Amino acid sequence: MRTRARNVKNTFYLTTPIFYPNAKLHLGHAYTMTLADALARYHRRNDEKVHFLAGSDENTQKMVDAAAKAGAEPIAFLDGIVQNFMKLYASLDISYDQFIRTTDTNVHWPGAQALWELLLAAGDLYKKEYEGLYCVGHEAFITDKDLVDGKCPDHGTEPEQLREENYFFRLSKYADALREKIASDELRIVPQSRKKEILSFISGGLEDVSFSRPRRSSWPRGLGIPVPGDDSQVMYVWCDALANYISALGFGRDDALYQEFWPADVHIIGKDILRFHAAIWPAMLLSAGLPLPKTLFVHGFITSGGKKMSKTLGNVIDPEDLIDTYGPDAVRYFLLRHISPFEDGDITREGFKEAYTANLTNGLGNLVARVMKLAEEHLSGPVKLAGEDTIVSGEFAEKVETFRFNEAMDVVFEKIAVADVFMTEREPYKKIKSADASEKEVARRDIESLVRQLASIAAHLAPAMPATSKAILAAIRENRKPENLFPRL
Ligand code: ME8
Repeated sequence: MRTRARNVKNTFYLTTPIFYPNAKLHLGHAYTMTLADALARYHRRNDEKVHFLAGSDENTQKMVDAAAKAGAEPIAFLDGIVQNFMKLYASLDISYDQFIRTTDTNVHWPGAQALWELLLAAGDLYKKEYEGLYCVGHEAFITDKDLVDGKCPDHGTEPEQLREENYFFRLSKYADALREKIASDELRIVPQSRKKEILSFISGGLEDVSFSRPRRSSWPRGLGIPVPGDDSQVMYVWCDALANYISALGFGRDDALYQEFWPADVHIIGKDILRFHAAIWPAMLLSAGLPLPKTLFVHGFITSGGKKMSKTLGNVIDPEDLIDTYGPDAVRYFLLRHISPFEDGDITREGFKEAYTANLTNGLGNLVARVMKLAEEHLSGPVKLAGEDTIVSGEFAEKVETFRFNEAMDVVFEKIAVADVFMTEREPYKKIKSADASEKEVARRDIESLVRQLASIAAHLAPAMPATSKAILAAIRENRKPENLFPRL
């Protein structure tokens, strides 16, 4: 695939949030991964060397609690859940290149520790007493906001006021530098509304953040990264989780991939983790003297029936159920076209089915079936495609590169509508039966043109709906009507 002329850089590093494996992934997580996958596939087809990172965020108290609840040993418990992540990604056709786990002592820990050492050498880590409300059940500090009637809602106990020593990171020192980098788009935040949000947050001043915790006795040795030079402490989430983006590339270990791919071209994140990624993470990189990521793409949240999905409301939609019923491409289609990438978006089972039937069964699927049936019956052999048949348009490329996936999908579905009109107006299915040789020839050419239009549609669909794109191109190559792409359900 080629796109309009531009300076094609030959590497593209794309990351996704490392999700907590304390529970099953839901449709929100599937959404992040689908956006990332479409982007990764687009850039691969653009002849860029793509590194697409996925992972799991494992060194947390939540994990210890979830394992205890399941009556399992933490690391074995995590192994099982990570398998489920990978199963979901396989069934959704997520083409990640690497999966990083923060309990990986060989891959992740050296990177996080090397980063820690740089922050320490910069004079940006210091020890301070931390005082707060401590829940013994959680073995962690909780805040006033977490309490219900003065008690921890999970354990039903009153928290204790406790002091402990933590390392702190001098985030406050970087407020001005961060504001400047973000305002000037050296660190680009998309969409603008999120850029404004973070700039106003930073303008309010930044406080230093706690960067470590004393090692709890209940934590197994494989969980929690030891602070270099201080075995009594483990890293708290910031240096632990955020470091994954460079540790995965071998930072602090064997950094050939780091040299090749860092800085990241895009960190994809949900709006809930904007502050970590737009304030703490770049401040850490500035402190360490490392380049900043180029772009943060911040997507909104998926709701169902206008509400946050919740078990009590009964509106939770399991991505695996949808994939089982409709297939991966239908799910990818819905997420990419019917959810705005920048705002919150809504999904209901009814809305999904309606979009599936109207646009995939009656729209795309029907067009492919009609055109390829005509081609199979009336063309002497497969249409020989030229390079330009599968070039994506500049308009489409621009929309994908600026993360407007829904609009990019509209471009493709506009092409489908154009082909439908072409079919209706020119009636090749009638004319091909004509006794008049020249009319028959016109019809034959129209069928050929329709096949080329399908090839272009398939090329445009490749990042979003890879299996469908492949099936259409295979049908064209073999000049046969494909299996029903989107059965009526
Ligand atoms: O925050 N709609 O992990 P997490 C859309 N481990 N996306 C949603 C969503 C929804 N309703 N709910 C969640 C963490 N997400 C940390 C990240 S990164 C160094 C550490 C997606 O398992 C969205 O991408 O809570 C969000 O940012 C992420 O899941 C949070 O996943």
